[in-house]
Amino acid sequence: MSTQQGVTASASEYTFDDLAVVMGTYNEAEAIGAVLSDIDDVTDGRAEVVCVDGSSDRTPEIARDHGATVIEQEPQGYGVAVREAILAPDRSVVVTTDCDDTYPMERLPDFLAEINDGADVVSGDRLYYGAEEMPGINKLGNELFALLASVLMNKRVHDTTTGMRAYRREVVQKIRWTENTGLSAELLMRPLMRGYDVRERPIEYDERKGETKLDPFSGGLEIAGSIVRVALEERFR
Ligand SMILES: Nc1nc2c(ncn2[C@@H]2O[C@H](COP(=O)(O)OP(=O)(O)OP(=O)(O)O)[C@@H](O)[C@H]2O)c(=O)[nH]1
Ligand SMILES: [Mg+2]
Repeated sequence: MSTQQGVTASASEYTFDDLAVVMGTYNEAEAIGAVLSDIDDVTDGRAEVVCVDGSSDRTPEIARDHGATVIEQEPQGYGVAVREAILAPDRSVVVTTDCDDTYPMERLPDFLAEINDGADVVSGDRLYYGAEEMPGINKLGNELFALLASVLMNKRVHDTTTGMRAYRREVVQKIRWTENTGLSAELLMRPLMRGYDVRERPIEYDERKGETKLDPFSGGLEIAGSIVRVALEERFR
């Protein structure tokens, strides 16, 4: 637990010094500068930033210029990159985001506050405010994924594939997780089905900068498969 300038944080309170913001980055030169500047501004430069990078463009240089830790990795999909990113930092609270300037980094203090309030996982729900900027096919898919997961878990969830989520580190260390494109759904469902304090919170969602890295059809099928597999594994664990 850390101490802020002149103010001793109470024993159970995490600060930005306990926070890591992590992401997979794959040819995001158009967006990464804005994303990392936002994180720096909001956290006063105190959050550790980790980018697991498979780019062939200037993304990793821009990341290093912003003081981020860059881990190079051959592109193998979203989940392979984000797994390495989540497990890399030695900080008590880990927040994931996409590197496409879609997620509201100004909400980092709220996510940290929820963890300090006792949450184990805080998940940004993009659909609550309507997700106007999300392509229609993605929105429909995300609504169906949430329905499918809700039915299989017998617990209502609203956005299983969100990229913005905060985790207590011990939660992601204790649970065995296996999915690639479906990693986000998996890391909502497994903690929820094991009784952890998982909270969805509404977030705004912006238009993507740069090109998408996900094929909505093959990616969507993979995610649906992950949801079914994870739900069955957890139910019969
Ligand atoms: N290192 C690495 N990063 C990846 C890979 N695939 C995706 N990413 C990153 O993971 C994040 C999520 O990918 P997106 O393309 O935004 O996928 P999405 O959010 O489902 O789709 P959009 O609607 O286009 O935002 C982005 O920051 C990507 O750069 C990969 O194979 N390797
Ligand atoms: Mg994205």
